Amino acid sequence: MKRAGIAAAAGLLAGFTAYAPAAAPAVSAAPAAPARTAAAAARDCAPAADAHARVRAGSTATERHQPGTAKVAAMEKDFQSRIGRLGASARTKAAAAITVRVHFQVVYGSAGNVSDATLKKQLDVMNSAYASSGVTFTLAETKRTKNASWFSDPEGYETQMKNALHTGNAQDLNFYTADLGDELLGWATFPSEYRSSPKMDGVVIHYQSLPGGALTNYNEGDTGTHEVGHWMGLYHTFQGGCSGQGDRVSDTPAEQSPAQGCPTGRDTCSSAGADPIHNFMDYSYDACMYEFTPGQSQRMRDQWAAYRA
Ligand SMILES: [Ca+2]
Ligand SMILES: [Ca+2]
Ligand SMILES: [Zn+2]
Repeated sequence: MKRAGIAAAAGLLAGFTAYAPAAAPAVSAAPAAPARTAAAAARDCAPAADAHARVRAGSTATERHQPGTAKVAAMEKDFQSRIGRLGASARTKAAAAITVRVHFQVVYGSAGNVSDATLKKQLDVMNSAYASSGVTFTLAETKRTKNASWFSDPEGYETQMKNALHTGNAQDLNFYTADLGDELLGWATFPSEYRSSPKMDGVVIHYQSLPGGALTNYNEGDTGTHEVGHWMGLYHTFQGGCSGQGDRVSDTPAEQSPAQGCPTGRDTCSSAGADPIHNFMDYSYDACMYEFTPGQSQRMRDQWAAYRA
């Protein structure tokens, strides 16, 4: 269990490994644990993980670059300090319209050389999802790299791969596609990490999660939408669980743990509002997630002004 091992080694997801199935669902298998069962189990486990990768239902996977509570607190302190220093006019100007240059980094081996048509669909999905937030994605380039090791183990080779391929500056989205295995759908870096680790900036996405891919329930391109949300500075809607400041966005109701499937009416925190299961920053099925809130849009623009403008 390579990924469970990663989680244990990092001291993360203790609650998750306690309830998750011992065996990972195969890509070609039927959907993983029934959503209601998984959700019920999640309510019983420790506070939600702080992962900023997206995983499949029932997965034990976790990912790199996770912000724990202490790291989130430090990130928010820096963010508020930067926003405060920017001043109103600079902040307004910087956030007036955001155009993101997309560099598709197609890493492939014996499979995974996804078509230009599929990448275009992925771009369209993101432009649709972010339209109400005032964010536009334009295609800068598509770079195709044949490397069987990077393709089949992008976690293990992340640093090597990104050091070799990363292109552009803070406003360039490096969108890597590779085979992330049977559990993990994608992961991302945050805007605040750009300054110290510019080469690592970007998102890594399971190539089978692109529109029309083989990952049932996760093949409409919303893993890309979700991971880019992190890249724009958003946390999960379940960040921090029911207590504290959660995802630092006031119009997303607090949520104890990730939603899986599409559990309509799910309400895991006593604070006002049902769980935001339709939000792109939850873990619901692609067909279930379709919105960013005005508060998230504002946070993305503020994060852009603070770290990417
Ligand atoms: Ca919230
Ligand atoms: Ca509630
Ligand atoms: Zn995530």
